[in-house]
Amino acid sequence: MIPLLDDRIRLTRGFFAPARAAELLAALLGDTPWLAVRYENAGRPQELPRWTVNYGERSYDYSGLVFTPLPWTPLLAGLRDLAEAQAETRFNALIVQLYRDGADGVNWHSDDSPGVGADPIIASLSFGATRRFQVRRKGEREPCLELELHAGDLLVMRGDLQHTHQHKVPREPEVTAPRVNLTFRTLSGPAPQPAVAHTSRAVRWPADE
Ligand SMILES: O=C(O)CCC(=O)C(=O)O
Repeated sequence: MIPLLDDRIRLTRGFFAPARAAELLAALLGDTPWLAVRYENAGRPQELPRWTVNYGERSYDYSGLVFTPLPWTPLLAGLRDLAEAQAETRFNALIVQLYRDGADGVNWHSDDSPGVGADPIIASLSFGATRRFQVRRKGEREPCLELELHAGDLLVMRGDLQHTHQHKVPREPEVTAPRVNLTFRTLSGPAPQPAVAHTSRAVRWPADE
């Protein structure tokens, strides 16, 4: 395990061996009932630049978009148990995201919506294509940390990271293969109220459009 940013990030390379990581990628790609999320931003239709599905016991909200979770599958509950043992906490929510290729990404943000609590522990598992993961201090432009996340890696964000820093998976046009990321969280408090309406379209991988 590699501690980074004063132990606000703990990176475990090869948490899953390459063969197991490849099996998990195939299962997650094929078996996940993916959603392409459409919403309006300042009256203009937008689509999230990745596919996403929520699982677990709690609704999650992301920038005002509220997602209803599906029940744990045996595979995902097994991965949750492994992530819990490594992160030394219990998780009740999971976001599964598919970056179809390097045109997909997630912009600078902190995982600081009220439901995650004061100093959330978030465990992130990566499968498929290697992608860059950047971290910057809030209020600054440039990243203070840049990593490559490989298939099978486990990254745990902890402590006050979500208060002090933002993170991002930048677009990388040269990447042609898909990447699946799982983030396990512990949500509590009242159910979030949707602030942004969305229409989500059920989609299957491989995409046929
Ligand atoms: O895909 C990743 O590695 C990061 C996902 C992320 O930023 C998030 O779920 O908040």
